[in-house]
Amino acid sequence: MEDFMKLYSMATTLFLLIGLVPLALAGGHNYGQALSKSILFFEAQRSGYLPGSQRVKWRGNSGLFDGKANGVNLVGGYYDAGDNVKFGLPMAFTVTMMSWSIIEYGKQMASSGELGHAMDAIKWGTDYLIKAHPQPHVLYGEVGDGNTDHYCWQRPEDMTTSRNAYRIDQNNPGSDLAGETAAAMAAASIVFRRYNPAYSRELLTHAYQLFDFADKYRGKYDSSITVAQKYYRSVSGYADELLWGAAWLYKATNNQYYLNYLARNGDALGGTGWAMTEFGWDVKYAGVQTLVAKFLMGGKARGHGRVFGKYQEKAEFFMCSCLGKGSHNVQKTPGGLIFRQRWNNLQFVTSASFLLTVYADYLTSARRNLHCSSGTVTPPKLLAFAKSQVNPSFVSCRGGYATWYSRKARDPNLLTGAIVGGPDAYDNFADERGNFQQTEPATYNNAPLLGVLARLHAGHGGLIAIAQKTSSSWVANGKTYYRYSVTVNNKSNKTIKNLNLSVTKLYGPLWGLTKQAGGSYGFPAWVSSLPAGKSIEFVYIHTNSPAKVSVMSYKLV
Ligand SMILES: *[C@@H]1O[C@H](CO)[C@@H](O)[C@H](O)[C@H]1NC(C)=O
Ligand SMILES: *[C@@H]1O[C@H](CO)[C@@H](O)[C@H](O)[C@H]1NC(C)=O
Ligand SMILES: CC(=O)N[C@H]1CO[C@H](CO)[C@@H](O)[C@@H]1O
Repeated sequence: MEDFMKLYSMATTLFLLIGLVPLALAGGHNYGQALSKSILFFEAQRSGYLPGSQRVKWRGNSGLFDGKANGVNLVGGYYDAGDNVKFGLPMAFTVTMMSWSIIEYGKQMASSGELGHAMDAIKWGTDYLIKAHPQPHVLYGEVGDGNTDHYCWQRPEDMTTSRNAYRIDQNNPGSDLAGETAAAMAAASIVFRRYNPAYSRELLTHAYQLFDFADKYRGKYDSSITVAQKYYRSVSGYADELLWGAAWLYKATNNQYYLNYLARNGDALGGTGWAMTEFGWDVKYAGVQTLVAKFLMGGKARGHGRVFGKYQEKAEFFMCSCLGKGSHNVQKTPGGLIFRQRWNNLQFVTSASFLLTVYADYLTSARRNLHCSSGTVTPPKLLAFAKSQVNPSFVSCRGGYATWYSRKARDPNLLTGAIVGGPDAYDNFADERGNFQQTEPATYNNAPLLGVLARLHAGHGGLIAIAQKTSSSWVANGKTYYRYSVTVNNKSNKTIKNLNLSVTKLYGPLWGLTKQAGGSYGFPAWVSSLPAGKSIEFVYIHTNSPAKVSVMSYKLV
């Protein structure tokens, strides 16, 4: 990314948008609002044909011919940060981290009414990744290129720059890109397993093929897609992504092959050897080690306890060093923020906070503490540290036009919920468009934070309570039928509107809700809103155990 910076200081018309204002949070931190806004940010980064449900209205359709020159349809996906290039490696990492956030804290997101939005954000990424993977051993890893893109300072809707697409294949491999995309597809398949089983299976098929491609045809993707070198060079190589892909495939499938892969290749690919203090779109070791530690603590090591213990030691090295209790600790700003680099430091803060948060919960489940060289840390202490990282850093951003870049005037388009690069080593932060090292946002800054915010918000309790009970049962034709009655109670202070419920594993008729396009359920025709403290009831009949009812979204008015 250094060359990127040089390029910028030389050019006169530069890219970015961004000005920003700290989000004033009177009286404590509103994690629920922060969660909503960090998900909303992804809508502003959308490329392609926008759906009617698009909430960020100033963003229009863009990149509608992406891939056409190469004979493929690559419309969709995300602009990863401030420019109009679609970079595959950070996009896939973003999808993986959003998925991990839902896998761990989906329940908390549901109780905030944000699960649906978070799933839509993942699907916007995976729909694109599916298009980018048209054959088992072909994966498109970039659309557009930084040099021509950065020469202009345009909105994507007005883009006139090259939209050439770049790919990896058997002769031009890219194990890091394919491994990360396999991880993204596998992680997302877990998210959609219950709500959209066919889509989940499709994602898994891509994940299997991509992992196979990554493993059999080894190479660094930026040697094949050389235009990515200046922007997203895979400095750590592909060994970490191979382990990361295997870990996610194991988590998604319980297939012993991937567990054995992690055990067999732990030493050769560095999973047991690398002690890291950084986790991000390039270097995934700490993420792999955290996942493997979870397999081990969850009793899923299946005979690989010894080697998985080595992974876990390295995961704990990461945690201890973030906490300042290890043998080699990360740098902090005077205010206590993890500091790694001048350019876009917050990406490392959000991703580390995520690992610390999930690890605190893994330790709690295993009834364990974290043992660091300078003392023992309990899971609540770990979580408190993660919280300390999130509290000072949440900011909201505004976007702008070419001619606005050097103006002091306000930006016309609010990029609500974006997490910018963040302050320097001394907590200084200059809120200027030209200072893109500190003010540029990125999708991979936000993605890990979804989980952390959902986890922190959960402490405040859900606003919608769902209770199911069997109200009667009878036998007909040798089968036992059950009538289930479900109450949905508004526990908030406000009125609930636009309730969107998902009911899965339902094998019979349902009364008292309206089925909506896309298969979800809303209020029945005779209810338009649910006032504070009130309940509605619906019923269904089938022969099985209760259906799964979850809240996808709602509005409080
Ligand atoms: C309900 O939520 C799902 C998941 O976000 C979404 O796909 C669907 O469009 C929503 N339905 C309505 C009517 O808003
Ligand atoms: C309900 O409102 C009161 C004050 O109006 C506030 O103190 C309280 O925190 C609110 N509770 C919830 C769950 O929003
Ligand atoms: C059954 C139930 O949880 N009822 C709650 C509904 O919400 C109000 C507050 O608005 C509570 O007082 C009730 O206990």
